[in-house]
Amino acid sequence: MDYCDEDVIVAPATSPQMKTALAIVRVSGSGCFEYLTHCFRSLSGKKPRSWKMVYGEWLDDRGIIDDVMLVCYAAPRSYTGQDMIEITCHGNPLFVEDVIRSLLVMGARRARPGEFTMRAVLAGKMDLLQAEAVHTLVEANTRYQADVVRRQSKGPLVPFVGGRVEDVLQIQAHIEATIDYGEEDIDALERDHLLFKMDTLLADFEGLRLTGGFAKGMRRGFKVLLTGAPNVGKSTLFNRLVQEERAIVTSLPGTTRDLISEEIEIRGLPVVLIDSAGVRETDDYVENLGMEKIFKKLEDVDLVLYLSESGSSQPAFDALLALPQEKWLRVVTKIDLVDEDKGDIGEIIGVSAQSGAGLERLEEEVVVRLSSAMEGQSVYLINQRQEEVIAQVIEQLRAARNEFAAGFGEEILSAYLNHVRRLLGELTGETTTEDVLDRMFSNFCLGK
Ligand SMILES: Nc1nc2c(ncn2[C@@H]2O[C@H](COP(=O)(O)OP(=O)(O)OP(=O)(O)O)[C@@H](O)[C@H]2O)c(=O)[nH]1
Ligand SMILES: [Mg+2]
Repeated sequence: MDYCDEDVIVAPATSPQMKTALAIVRVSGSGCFEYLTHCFRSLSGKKPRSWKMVYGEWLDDRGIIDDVMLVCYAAPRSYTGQDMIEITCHGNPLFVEDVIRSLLVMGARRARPGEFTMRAVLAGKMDLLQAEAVHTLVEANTRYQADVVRRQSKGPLVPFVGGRVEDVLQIQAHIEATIDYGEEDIDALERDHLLFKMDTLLADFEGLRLTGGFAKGMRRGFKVLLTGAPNVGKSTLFNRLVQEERAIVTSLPGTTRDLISEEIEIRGLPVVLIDSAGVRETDDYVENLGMEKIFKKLEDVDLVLYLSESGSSQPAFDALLALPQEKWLRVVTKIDLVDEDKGDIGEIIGVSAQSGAGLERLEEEVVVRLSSAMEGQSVYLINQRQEEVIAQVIEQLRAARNEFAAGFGEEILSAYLNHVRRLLGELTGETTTEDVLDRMFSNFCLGK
């Protein structure tokens, strides 16, 4: 894509499909104010001035299209840094399209998705990370996600990355200085010091990468699987949490055969809750198929709730035990059949899907587990592009560290570290390639 930003672009900033009370059309580019002499007639006697709203009629060659309010923003005090107009007309898609068409006749062209924000980035109005935050904010599905992104949009990642680039430079300077002084080798103490610095950097980036997993959960929903022996109450708890009689419940073990999923929200986190067949040794062909599905699913869920009935001592199955400790949680069910106050057993949460006892605590724990990557983190990744760049940074840094630990290949080490700095520049947009811009802005919505 050719990102020429000389021409005037136009797009609806509100939904172009829906009939609403009002709609906004956005225009950006040098020369756009001249269009107003043909398309706009003030009804208040005042001429359009920067940052002032004026009332008037919008016209095309056939006559009046609509009554509008408009605001001009003279460069550079606008979102894109260019001359901009925001026209508020009545929210009928027909008027919106007529207003846009009249601007096309004047010489504007339709904006591509994200083109306004891209111009803002090119004009230095915001960095690439802030632009991504704008996009994610518009796309946010829950309040929680919007809050996380808003904190990110204030830009804490830029100074974080800047600090790490400085660290990499220091490591490189240190190594080069030693070589320049003609020393054969770096002494043991210095070697340890540099290894420590690289390990610290690696740990910082690993922590950051984990927050990317959280961002993915926020975008797609965190997958939470209910599993356990037959009849322990998985489907009953599932129905209770989705607030609907979605899964069949009977007193017969082996009722659920397939995976059933529903999207819910738990304290602001989007969750894809999955009910499944009970796990047991059986000759039943269909039940075994259901269990195969569970074992496969275990690999890509964010959290597993392992349910067992109060009073039973059902051991967890092998595939579950193979998972990292933090990925699964034991839950005891049907505590209404025992003393509800003694429902929790240490770390194990006791619930009754029938009476509702323990459900608050369960939700709380689920949220703690799902958001653990964010604990103590002041910087976070918010999309896949950022996650991919950080994964590459970690790969290069680890290669550099291992190279350094194994011996001393100064040139190779330097090449790895230069690559790390290049990648970090790409992350913040300091060294943006057209490819990165293309990928990023093509996901934006029109008019943003
Ligand atoms: N008293 C009591 N009974 C419950 C509770 N939860 C489930 N039950 C009962 O336990 C039986 C099995 O419940 P289900 O939800 O079908 O259990 P399941 O784990 O989905 O069973 P399968 O699909 O066969 O693996 C039903 O008779 C439920 O009414 C509970 O909290 N308290
Ligand atoms: Mg069931």
